[in-house]
Amino acid sequence: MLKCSQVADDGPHGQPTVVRCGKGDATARANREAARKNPDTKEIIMPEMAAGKENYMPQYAILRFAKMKGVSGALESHHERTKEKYASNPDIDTAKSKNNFHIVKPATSYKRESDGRIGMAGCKTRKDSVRFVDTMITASPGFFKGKKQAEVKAFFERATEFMSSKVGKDNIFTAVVHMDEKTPHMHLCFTPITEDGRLTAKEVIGDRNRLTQWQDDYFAYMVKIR
Ligand SMILES: [Mn+2]
Repeated sequence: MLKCSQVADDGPHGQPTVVRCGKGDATARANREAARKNPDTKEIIMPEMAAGKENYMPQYAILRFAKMKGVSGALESHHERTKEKYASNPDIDTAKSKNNFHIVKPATSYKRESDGRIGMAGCKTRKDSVRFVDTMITASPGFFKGKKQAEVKAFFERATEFMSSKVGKDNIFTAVVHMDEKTPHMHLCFTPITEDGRLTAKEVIGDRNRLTQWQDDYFAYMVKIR
């Protein structure tokens, strides 16, 4: 059924590689072990696996954060596809860009979106404050194989719900799903403002240990829609 391969799919933006293979194979076991140790990945238990089938396809839910101290034009231009051509990124198939969609559409520029929220909340800021967090959400390529657009949408809507529950719905100013790169993925940006109006990515995202907790919570939330 599934062939084991050491050649892994490179996901969007250098996400950890995920290898699809049969269950009993040594390489498969080694790869799954490596994936388990990588805090950026979690396995999604699929019905095939639960049924004890030999050659199930391991799947991973992937969530990554990048703390941003200012708005980069390149980041916004990538996320929102504001350029006509993306010569620097050969992974973008512009013929498919029409399939990209927003779950949260920014009303204005990222800078205005984040500055506006920080100003409204009356947050104290420093020169080196993290002003927004860029989140990349996806799953291993196999997870999306054969899924209809509506199912892909449901997956990312649920991921957005998860992020809302963790960081506050009003802090999220964009959530855009890219269907024109190798694997469907979502870029979601939010201001790390606490309920009592403090701008602190350190508290909202936390340290390395908290990242593991984030992964566990995300996995637990997402697995319910399988
Ligand atoms: Mn992208």
